[in-house]
Amino acid sequence: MHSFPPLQNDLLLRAARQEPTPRAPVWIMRQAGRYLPEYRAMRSEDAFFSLVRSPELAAEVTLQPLERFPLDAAIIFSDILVIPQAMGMTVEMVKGQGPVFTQPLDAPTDLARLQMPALQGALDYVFEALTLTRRRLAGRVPLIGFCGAPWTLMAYMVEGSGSKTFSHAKSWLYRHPEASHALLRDITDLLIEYLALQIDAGAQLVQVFDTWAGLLSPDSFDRFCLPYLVRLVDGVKARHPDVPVTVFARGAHHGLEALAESAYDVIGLDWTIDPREARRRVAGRAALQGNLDPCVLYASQETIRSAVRDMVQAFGPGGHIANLGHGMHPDHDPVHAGVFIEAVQE
Ligand code: 1CP
Repeated sequence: MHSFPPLQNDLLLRAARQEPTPRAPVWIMRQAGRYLPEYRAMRSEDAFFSLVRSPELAAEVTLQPLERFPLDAAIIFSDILVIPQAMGMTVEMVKGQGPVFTQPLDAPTDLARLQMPALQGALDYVFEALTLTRRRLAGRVPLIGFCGAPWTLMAYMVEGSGSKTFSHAKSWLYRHPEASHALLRDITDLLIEYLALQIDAGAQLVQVFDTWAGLLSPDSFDRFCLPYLVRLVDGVKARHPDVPVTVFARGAHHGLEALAESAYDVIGLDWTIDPREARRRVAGRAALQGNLDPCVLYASQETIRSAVRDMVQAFGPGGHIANLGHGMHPDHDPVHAGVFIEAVQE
């Protein structure tokens, strides 16, 4: 195992464990990305997945927002789609369109194309980026690792790209439930190993992004999402009981109680739920993360400050990690991200 310098700012980890903190820690989903001119400059030199596959460049991009802002955490620069890539699928980042799979899974017979690779080996570039970034952070703030949730990854693998409805992926759940479960099980097994190896490499908290959980009915969520989210966190906790794990199941409000019951330490909220209602329903069983509407960052600095005050008050003290309710948009003004961060810390 690696040895790293001690943490100087552990607000994130304390809030995740619901220990008292003098203020809420703050970081932003997609805090490294296209809204930063320094990121766009690097992107003009290299393709997206070349940045991701270079530990040196990935570490540099990870640290870019920390050079600008007094953030309380770093999140490793990578993508959820490295798992489908490791399973043998080809994904390209197409300008103006996002990720595109050259050969999505069309029918259950296509599952035979997938591999169950040894991730130590296949995704060494992620683990090396984590170790390098953790060294460079030198204990300044904790480093977050992440993965996509089983359902969200399946959604991309079947649909082949982003989509408003993911209707092809959802049709699998109704037409091919057995094959869907087989795929979700395999993805989950890989993700357990993936997050455990990220922690071995230096991640101090890990987050599971279930960006498309909200597309499912409560019944489909209970069958195809929740059991795999639970299996994932239980598998990670069996290897690393002391490392906090966050789940962000966007739009799946109906699942809040079930997620609170599970072993997740932190539940990420999107902006469509009132923090007071979430607190009531979670009832102290998990810390909460979120949840300012990212579009508030288009408003004046005054409006941002007042919205942040309202949000911090609505969550109340302790067990809150301030964040947006989803990621930064490419056309956001970095100055306004800074105002959001300062307003939380005031
Ligand atoms: O052109 C570019 O430079 C690509 C833009 C970009 C970036 C900066 C993509 C493509 N991915 C990323 C980085 C990324 N992706 C991070 C970095 C850490 C951070 O600063 O937060 C993370 C955590 C992700 C995770 C991710 N990728 C998610 C889950 C989180 C979310 O935002 O919902 C999803 C759904 C993806 C897929 C993906 N990768 C990239 C895009 C544009 C998308 C979404 C595609 C779609 O619209 O469906």
